[in-house]
Order: sequence, then structure tokens, then C-alpha cells
Amino acid sequence: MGDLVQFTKSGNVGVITINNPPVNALSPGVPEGISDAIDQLQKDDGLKAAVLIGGGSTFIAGADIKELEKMAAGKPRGAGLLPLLLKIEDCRKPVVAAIHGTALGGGMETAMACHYRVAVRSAKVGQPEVKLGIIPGAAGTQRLPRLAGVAKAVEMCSEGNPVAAEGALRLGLIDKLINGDLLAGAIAFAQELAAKPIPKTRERHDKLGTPEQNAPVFAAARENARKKQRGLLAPLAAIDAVEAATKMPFGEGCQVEQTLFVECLTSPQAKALMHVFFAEREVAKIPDIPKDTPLIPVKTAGVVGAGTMGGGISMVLANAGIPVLVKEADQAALDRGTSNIQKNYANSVKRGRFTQQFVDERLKLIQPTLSLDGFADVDLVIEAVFEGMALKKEVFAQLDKVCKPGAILASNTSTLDIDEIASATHRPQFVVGTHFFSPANVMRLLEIVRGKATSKEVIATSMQLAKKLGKVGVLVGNCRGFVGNRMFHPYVRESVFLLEEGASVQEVDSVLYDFGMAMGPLAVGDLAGLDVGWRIRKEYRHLEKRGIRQPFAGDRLCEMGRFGQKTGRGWYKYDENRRAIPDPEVTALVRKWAAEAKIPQRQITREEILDRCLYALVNEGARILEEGYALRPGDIDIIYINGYGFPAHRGGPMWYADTVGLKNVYHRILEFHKQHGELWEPAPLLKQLAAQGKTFADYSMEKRATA
Ligand code: 3H9
Repeated sequence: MGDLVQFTKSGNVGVITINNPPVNALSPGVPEGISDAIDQLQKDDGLKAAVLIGGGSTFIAGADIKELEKMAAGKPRGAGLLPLLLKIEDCRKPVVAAIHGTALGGGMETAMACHYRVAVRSAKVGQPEVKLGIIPGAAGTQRLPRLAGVAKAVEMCSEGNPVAAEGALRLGLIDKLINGDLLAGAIAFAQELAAKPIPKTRERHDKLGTPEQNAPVFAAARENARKKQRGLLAPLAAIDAVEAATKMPFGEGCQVEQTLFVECLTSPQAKALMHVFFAEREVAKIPDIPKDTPLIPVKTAGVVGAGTMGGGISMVLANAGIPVLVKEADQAALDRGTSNIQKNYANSVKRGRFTQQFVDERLKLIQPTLSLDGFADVDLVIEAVFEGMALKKEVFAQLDKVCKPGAILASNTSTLDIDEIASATHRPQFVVGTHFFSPANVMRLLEIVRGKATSKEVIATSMQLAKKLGKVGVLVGNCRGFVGNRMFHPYVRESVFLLEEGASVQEVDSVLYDFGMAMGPLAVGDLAGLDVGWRIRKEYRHLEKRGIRQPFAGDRLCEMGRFGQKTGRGWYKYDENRRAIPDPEVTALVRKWAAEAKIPQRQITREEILDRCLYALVNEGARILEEGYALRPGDIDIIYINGYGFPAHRGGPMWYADTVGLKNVYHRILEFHKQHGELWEPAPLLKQLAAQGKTFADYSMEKRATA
């Protein structure tokens, strides 16, 4: 049976324990071990039933995604899990799945092939495969509708979200909740089964509905998937597979599922999403910061600035249960900030995200103030004042005087030099950048900026805090714009250049939207406020090299007071519901300005729009990587997916470049270099990898090997 699965006895109940830490994935050896255990159970006349349970903190969290990655890359596939699950289901003695932690994917499929399922209250069950670009591949789409009904099965398989144990009990996915010790409860439950039937999920039909009942469920699910999971193949495939369960016998349904599973598994989307899964976990690993680095307890916090960012950050802290003082300079600004926080929470209640009780408790944790007095006791301060170096330094000098020794002093700057900010204090080792993305209470990304003196403890604490706040923390180096905004700058630059050369606002935005970006770059500018970039460009104009083309149309709009959504006009016009309407005036103005600047006008293809915008990201990303401001290409991908609306099913900009082929990307950049000059100078790392026929992923692997 190997080390991964143990078979023991407790009276007349066999106990099959899976021990494959950390999540008991169904890695090679686990299915074989379970199969051997079922053989032993059948053979042993002293045993009446069995419990299948996970050792450690969880039941089975699914197939081993590393193995799936290998299959996706062409490794021949074995028999899969299906035969084992039939063997469990056909066992002549009842098998009870005892669930704690999570039963996900193949784990859920295994549990559904057992005859009964019991769980602790904190357990969760689900079919999250679509999040990896695949669908359940071991009859999950066939057994789930038989247990939970068609509508719930369609939802769970196409959206991928787990269900908590109590909900699963109501659905019939779980037969009993166990209070107290799970194994003891499951054994007691198994002992009661001797006189009971041994139900086979695959033989149940009572919840499969009629064609008339099911047709609207499938139609609505497809419409929903097309809208909310735009461009993704797996959700639609999952719906097709569940539909097959309602239309054909179990065995045939499984064949349909298999065909769709393999189609999804071998698609570029699955490869990209599996990359994202592992990259998201790898960002937490920082080579020079060991896992056991001591953490600074963060029990209380202060936020300086109650504007959009400060207010959002205060909510994020309060949502994680951390009491927070929010400081503003004057009463009017403080009142505005407090009222915005209240409005945001009220909206969350309206949308069903939070209960009123949760919000009331959070609001009690947020304490507005006009002075820094209370800041003497807090463990962490996040500064979120206006983006200007002089002001930030003034705030940090005050914090240095007021805050207790050992408090973390963080800046929410999005572009400024964290070392210069730290120089205003006598404790630069406690200064760190925590760059939240707007709206801070919604966006998952948190760039954690490492200054040259930032201590390992402060970095480790910031990374852990990100997790506690429900964010993905990514460590970045201290360069202008850090990683995300440094790359965003050339991306937006190209989008405006394209306008100035003859493309329309809608053309540029629609190409990137159709690629899968949450919004086109120009619509993003309008949302964020065109004045933000304009102010930064003015501050840094002295650093621009003379004679190099700079985009100007956005700045001209700002000069006219068109700042985007907040002024009702930017690249688009906005109606009272903030819906974007194309504005012919902008087209005419850009044409006029381009003529004055003698920029030749031409027809621009969709392909050029896409390549110019995306390769601008990739080229800058390659520089950042080579200069060491991002640890890995995967870190850049995670930043772009979680902070900039890059489609996860494309894997992030660096992964996307790998899929296009770095040689192709490099040659296209060379063309742009020839046409548009210095701004398109290929990054040396890109040039090198293209010449070697390598990918960013190869580069990352080699770096890891030599670290
Ligand atoms: C599937 O089952 C297909 C089926 O239909 C069958 C077809 C035949 N495999 O997230 P964490 C690693 S598809 C391999 O930080 P948490 C993870 O990389 C699968 N490795 O912990 C990390 O490694 P490291 C369907 C896995 O407590 C470590 O475990 N199932 C797997 O925050 C800890 O992970 C899923 O999609 C795996 N399946 O969250 C579930 N899972 O320490 C995917 C985790 O080296 N997993 N690892 O960085 C999860 O959602 C979360 O990991 C879980 C725990 C909720 C379980």
C-alpha cells in the first residue's frame, strides 16, 4: 500500500487513512493505496464497513495538479480515477467518507463514490476544476447532479466555488455533520450501517429532473458563463458534461465527460491557469527570507489619509478584525472619508457581500481622528496621503516621532522612492511600501516594496499580513512605479500613440477587451482619473530624454479639464450611470492635434494594436526581471492578473509571451524598434532568451536551480 495510504482496524470498521501532505492530493500511489485497502476490506470477514479519511489537516484536495500539468504537456494518461471510484462504489461493504478541511475536485469525486459522507462543520466541498481550466474528470459532473440536483451541480461545476458543510448537508451531498472527533464520529456512523442499504450514487435518478425543468437551467448557466467567465472554455464544457448526465446513462455520460476533460486539459487555457495556481503560491517564497523569520504581531493599525485609498485600506484592515485609527488633516476631509466608508459598506450589504451585523462590527473597529496621538500604540501605520514626495516625507518624519519603537511604517505610494521616504525617519529598517490597488477593499493585489534597509522581519510580516487581509502579496523592488505601474506606463503610452497614429479610442479598447483584459487601457485611464498620470508625468518631466516621442493627447484632455469618469468626460463621455459613450469630439481633437504634430495617419490593424500594447508590457517586464525588481516572471504575471485585469486564462504577460514564443515577440519588437525608435529598444534578457530558444519559464527554473 506504500506510505501514502494506511489501512487499520477499529473494531469491525476498517479505517483507510490517506497521508500525502500537505493536502492529500491523489498523487501516484494514493489511488493504488486506496484500491489495495478496498481489497483488504472485502477480504476480511471481521470487517463490516470502512471509513475513508485524510490524515493531517484535510480530506483529499483533488488530483495532483503537478501530474495534471504533465498530462497537459503530453505525458500519456493512465486509467485515471474512474475505475477506482467504480470499485469503491461496487464494494459490498459500506464505505463512509469522513471529511474535514476540503474535499475538492478528485477528492469530492472520491467522496461521492463512497456510500455515505460525514463531515465536520468547518469542512468545505466542491468541484473547483474550472479555476484550473479543466472540468471534473472522474465522474464529478455525473455523480454531483445525482446527489445535489441539476441546478446546484451546474453551478458548482461551472463556477467552481466550494460549499460549506452545512449547505452541503441541506443539498444531500453530506449525510451527517459530526461534532467533536471526526474519526470517532465516522466510525460510530459506520457501525450503525450494518443493517442499512449500500446506496450507489451512480444508480440514483431521483434528482436528475425532466428535460422541461432542465432546459432553462442550462440556458441560464450558459448565458451566465459567457458573461461572467468571458472567453473561458471550461465552464461551458462543464455545463455540457452535466447536461449529459441528464440525458444518457451513467457510463455514456462519463465518456462525454472524459472527452471534454481531455479537450480542456490539453488547451492553452488549462496550462495557463495551472501556471497561475502555482505562481500564486510561489510569490510567498522569498529566497533570502526563511520561513521561520520572526513575525511582528499586528494587532492594531493606523491609517494616515481618509481619501479613496486610505478609506479602502481602513476597511480592509477592519474586515480582517484589526482595529484601525484613521487620521485626516481637517474635519471636512475626515467627515467625507467616514461617509465614503459608510457608503461603501452600505453598498456591500445591498449587494449581499456582507451582513448588516458584520458591517456594524467593522464600523466599530474604524476610529476617525484628527491627531496622531493614538498612533503611539499601534503596531502598523499605513500612510495613504496625496502622492507627493515632500508631503510623504513630512508624514514619515512625524510618524517617526510619534510611533513606538518596532512599529511598521508603511507607505501606500504607487510610484515614489521608498528609500527616500524612509530617509525621513531614524528607522528605515521598519519602513516598507504597501501598494494597494484601487478600490483597495476589492482588488486582490498588494505590492510589497522592499527598501534597501527594510528588515526581513518587516517583509515577512507584510507578506503574512497580505494573506490575513485576503490579498496576494507580491514582493517587488524599489524602482520607479515598482513592477505594476512601471510596466503599465509603456502599455498606456502605446495605447495613446496608437490613437495619435490613427486608431480610434474604441478600436484600441475593444482589441484589449476582446483579448480578455477586464477593460481597455483608455477606459482604465478614465476610471482611475487621467489627471493622476498627468500629475506624475509633470513631476517627472525633467527626467525625460529630449527628442524622444512622448504621448500628448491624454495631457491635452487634462488641460481641458477632461479627467475621465469623475468629470463626466475623458477619452469617453459618461452618462449619469457612468456608462461610457464614444465621443466624436475626442476623435476630432486627436486628429487635429496629430496633424499639428505632423504624425502621419494610417489604418492600424487589430493585430498591431494588440502587439504594441502587450509587447510593451513584456519588454518592460523583461527589464524588470533582469534588474531583479521582480523575483520571478510568475510574480509579474500574478501582479498583472490581480491588479491590472489581465486575463488569468492567458497566464499573465510573461506567460503569454512564452506561449507566443520569445523569438516571435523579439522579432516583432525589433520591427517596432525600427519604426518607432529608442522606446522600443529590446530588453537584453528578451534578446538573450530569444537567441537561446528559451522561455521566461526556463529562465526562472534555471535561476531557481542555481539559487
Ligand atoms: C482535479 O481534482 C481533477 C479531478 O477531476 C480528477 C481528474 C482525474 N495538487 O493553497 P495552499 C500544494 S483538479 C498539487 O498554499 P491552503 C500547493 O501548491 C484539482 N499540489 O494551502 C502548496 O504547495 P507549496 C482540484 C497542491 O491551506 C501546498 O499544497 N483541486 C494541490 O491555503 C499548500 O497549498 C483543487 O483545485 C493539488 N491539488 O489551501 C484544489 N493543492 O507549499 C487546489 C494544493 O509547495 N488547492 N497544493 O507552495 C486549493 O485550493 C488549496 O491548496 C487548498 C488549501 C484549499 C486545498
